Amino acid sequence: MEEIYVTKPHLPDRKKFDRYVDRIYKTSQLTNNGPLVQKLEKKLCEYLGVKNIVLTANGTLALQIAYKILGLEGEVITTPFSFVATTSSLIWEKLRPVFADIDPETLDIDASLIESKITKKTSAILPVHVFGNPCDVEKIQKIASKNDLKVIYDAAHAFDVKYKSRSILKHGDISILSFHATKLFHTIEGGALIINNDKLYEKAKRIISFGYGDDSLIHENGINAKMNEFSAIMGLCLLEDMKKISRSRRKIWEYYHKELKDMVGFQKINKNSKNNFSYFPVIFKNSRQRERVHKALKENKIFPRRYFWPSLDSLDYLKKDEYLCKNSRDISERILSLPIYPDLETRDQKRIVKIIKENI
Ligand code: T4K
Repeated sequence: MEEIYVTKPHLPDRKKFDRYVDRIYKTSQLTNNGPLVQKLEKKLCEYLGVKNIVLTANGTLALQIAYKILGLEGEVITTPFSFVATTSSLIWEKLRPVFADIDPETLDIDASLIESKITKKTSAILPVHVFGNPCDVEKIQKIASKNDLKVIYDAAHAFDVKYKSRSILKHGDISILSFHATKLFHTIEGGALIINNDKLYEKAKRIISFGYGDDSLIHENGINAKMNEFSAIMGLCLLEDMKKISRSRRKIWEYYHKELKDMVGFQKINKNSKNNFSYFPVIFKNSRQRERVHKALKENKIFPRRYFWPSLDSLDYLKKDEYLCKNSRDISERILSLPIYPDLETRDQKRIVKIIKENI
């Protein structure tokens, strides 16, 4: 029996990939804002329907750069239910995460809890569109405008998600994407900043490249967060496959949903949006049930992931119990992300469902 993981990165047609590699062999341009990175930025703007994109080496650096260019300081209100990078990037930049608990149905930050967390030190709100499910963007913007706070959306999972028929990435001051190999759309490692304000966009372009401007002068303190040309090739090839990728993911998603709907809970998807089928999280009745099913799957060489566990308010390197978020802690004990990727064979998916049904 072959191992089945939570995901298997999509690899494009080899010939297509090689044709781009041939171009690199001719020009020897491997990185530093090369033609393929520029081409991918342009294509992604069109595909996603956004004005400005800055490609980065990964999603974590995109977050850190967002904090820098917005001049954040002090405290940032965020969600404890996310991948560790959402919180660790704040701490890395000497910002203090202040957690507001999640809505146990949408799994996104509970916007009604944000205001009570605002102090004189708060500079921003950092919500996550968890598994691509749009947050309550209108309410969050209202709170931010009233209290003069910046909003950065960690949209690592929200590739091609629309909200009220427009890209979800248009909300907030900045949104970031992750193009890690495990993502719906990937560039091996990679990420992006989506910035509505043109001045900030220009600043981000300089900051990812040591602070250099187009005039080769150093305008400010920067870092190296550039995407390389080989990553851009992967992105250019995958972009052409997105329709096919989405179609097969939808099929897998629908089968799980049909088979499991009477025995597990699902994330409640924002009614103004559509799922992008990037993950298939299931919520069990209690942690014992989750553990039982997880163990049975592992015994059969099937490896779902506990996205997201632990709840970030319980991280050892934060002061324990200071930010007890009951909903997030409860959900993180009961949730499991099932394997979902285009190459998942129907017979394997049937086996996964059968094991869950037998062990629940
Ligand atoms: N914000 C949010 C909300 C995020 O979810 C993430 C990343 C970030 C920010 C930061 O973005 P990046 O800096 O990463 O761009 C994975 C990813 O490493 C991480 O990117 C992602 N979120 C997170 C949700 O998942 P792990 O620890 O689950 O990865 P790993 O290596 O265990 O991969 C899962 C499975 O995928 C493996 O069991 C096998 C398969 N796999 C993985 C890789 C890397 C492959 O078949 N091939 C591969 O190359 O974190």
